Amino acid sequence: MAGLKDKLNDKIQQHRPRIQKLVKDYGDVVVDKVTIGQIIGGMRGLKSLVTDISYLDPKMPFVEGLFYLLLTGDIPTENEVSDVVDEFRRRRIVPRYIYEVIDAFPCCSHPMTIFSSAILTMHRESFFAKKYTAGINKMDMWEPMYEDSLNLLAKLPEIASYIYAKLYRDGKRMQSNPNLDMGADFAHLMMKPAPYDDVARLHFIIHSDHESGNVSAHAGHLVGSTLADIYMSISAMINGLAGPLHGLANQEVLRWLQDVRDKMGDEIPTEAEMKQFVWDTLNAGHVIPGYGHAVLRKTDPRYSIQRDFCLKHLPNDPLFKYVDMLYKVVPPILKEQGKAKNPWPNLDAQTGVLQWHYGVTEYDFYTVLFGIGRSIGIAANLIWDRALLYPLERPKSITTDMLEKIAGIK
Ligand code: CMX
Repeated sequence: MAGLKDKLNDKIQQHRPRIQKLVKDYGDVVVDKVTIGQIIGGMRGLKSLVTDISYLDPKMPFVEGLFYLLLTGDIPTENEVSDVVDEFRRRRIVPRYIYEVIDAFPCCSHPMTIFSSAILTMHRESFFAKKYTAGINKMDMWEPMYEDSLNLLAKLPEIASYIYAKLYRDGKRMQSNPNLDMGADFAHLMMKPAPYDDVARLHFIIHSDHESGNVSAHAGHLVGSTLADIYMSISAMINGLAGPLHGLANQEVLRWLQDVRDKMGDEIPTEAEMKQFVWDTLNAGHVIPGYGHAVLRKTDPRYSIQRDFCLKHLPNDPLFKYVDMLYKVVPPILKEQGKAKNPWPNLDAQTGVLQWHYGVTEYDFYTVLFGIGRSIGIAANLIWDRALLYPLERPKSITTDMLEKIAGIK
């Protein structure tokens, strides 16, 4: 067993009794109350999921190191990071049929559709599915999930960059460089010079994990709870991410900014003009993409990290100036409008500026980048789901009649 897998095994053995004790001795303890507002309002903030994988150190430069941290909770040494980098490198080769699946897509297909389908198609590679059919003991299920996860994560940069090459570069593609870590290899595959390697690492790291209740994480967990393999779960997660109220918002931010830019004829708007654009959007019944959050009630720290990077590396970028102005203008307007519970920006408000600056201007592709990062966090969660034997997720639904009775209306 490799170093990371050994260490993970130790952690799993230590953790399992904690869950067993909670269920056996404290199973009836009330954690949260459920209100009618929460039931109708999409279970916002309801404490009903478990994850122990939610804190990360964004200073860790290699994505592979972050995966180690997410799985074990320990900051890896340089050698431990190198081991994981090697593990990923060994698993990079994408099956031939995946290129054929990508090539077969009709023109104008959204890259997220292609990405999700390519991942799903690799279901036939799943060790987990094969072991399940052969009758694996449930205590051992995390192991093939671990193998599948590494196999899939290692291939995502190649799959994504091939989709990019096919859609936006007339099929002109690069071969993966076996000497590079995941972030640097992705920059190489995208044919982007430094510091795009750092941009890629930063991007994958800050998009990887965000608790369990957001739509993509929850979709991945929900499908995984049926004992579906990693390919099915991550494909489902990608579909959740593809909606405009979630991951696609980073594409929507750029679409919105381009619209403003077209109207301004490339001039930087004054603050008064920008305020007017924001109000026009709200008055048309649309949301301001990149602002608001289902749970956070302050500026998203992942927004701030990207903003700091922009301030350091591209303070004079015209698009950054737009986004910077929006940061001043939007929160007071959303507060004045009084609807959004969180008037502050989320991470999607900054993503596009960085990508655009370094030449990835095809904003349809931005959610695919999000998807690579998010897969890392979801895979870590799914391995732990299997290790801790978390059950099938199956909440109970009730009718409006029942709610009215509970509310005392009927
Ligand atoms: N612009 C305008 N109105 C907004 C808004 C925004 N950015 N954010 C919230 N509102 C509105 C909601 O549409 C809702 O209006 P109605 O009462 O008319 O339905 C009201 O404010 C209350 O919503 P909320 O409780 O503050 O927010 P939700 O938890 O329902 O939704 C989110 C959260 C992120 C979907 C919402 O803020 C939004 O639509 N933001 C813009 C899209 C976006 O940036 N999504 C990405 C989020 C991060 C991610 O997942 O990637």
